[in-house]
Amino acid sequence: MNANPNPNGELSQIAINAPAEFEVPELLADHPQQFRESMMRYTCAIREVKTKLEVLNDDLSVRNSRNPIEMMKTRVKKPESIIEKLQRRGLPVTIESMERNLDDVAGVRVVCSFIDDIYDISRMLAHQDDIKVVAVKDYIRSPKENGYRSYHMIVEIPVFFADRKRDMRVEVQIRTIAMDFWASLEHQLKYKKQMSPEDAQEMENDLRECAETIAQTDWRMVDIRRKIEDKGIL
Ligand code: 0O2
Repeated sequence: MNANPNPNGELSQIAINAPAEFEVPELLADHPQQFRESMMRYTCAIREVKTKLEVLNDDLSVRNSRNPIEMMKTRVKKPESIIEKLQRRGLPVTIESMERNLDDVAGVRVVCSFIDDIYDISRMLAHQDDIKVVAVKDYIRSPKENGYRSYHMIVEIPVFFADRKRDMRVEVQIRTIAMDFWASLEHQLKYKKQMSPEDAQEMENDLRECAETIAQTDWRMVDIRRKIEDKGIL
């Protein structure tokens, strides 16, 4: 068997990035190495899910001549957010507790062009036989009280490490460009709370109205795209 796949007779090279350094929070500092290993595992799980989504995007782009995924953002939850969430839920602040109880330490945010792309992508991901869907929150069909819309899935994926296979949980948030725009601004404005209760209420109402307008616009954009597709232009 030819062990060298490169026709020029050279070994092909793959650049491998050094693993990221993870800051160990004081409250979880009893086992710094265990914390870093745990964060490394979440980072690897993110990479696996991201690759699956990139493959779906590539396949659908070739079939339909357009990208359903506009962009993706990934993150490992910040140590202070991990601690805050464990404390808020009255859970022990330990690495075991984090791994057992928190499903969103690893997160992938997928920003789609059109609202129907969200359901196509989520269905295709859910149907892959190495993916287990642990939970779904459809904040598009049932928006939050403040107007927040997005499709959230907790998925479990097997990741093969040096000594064992682990089933890792990753939160996947899928939303349109418009929903992402709304969520980013709402997140920023939420922290500018030095305003009177009346002004705060007015801001909440305005944001809810904007979310409604955005939702209507998202569906109108789908109508426009479908009309163009029917005419065979796209
Ligand atoms: P991070 O680490 O900053 O991303 P929780 O509310 O967290 O106790 P749960 O079930 O984890 O409970 O929450 P859920 O409803 O699944 O939503 C979690 C994530 O969705 C949030 O992450 C946000 O990224 C996003 N999200 C949910 N609601 C809103 C909202 O009203 N506005 C905006 N802008 N984003 C929202 P975290 O928790 O902020 O963590």
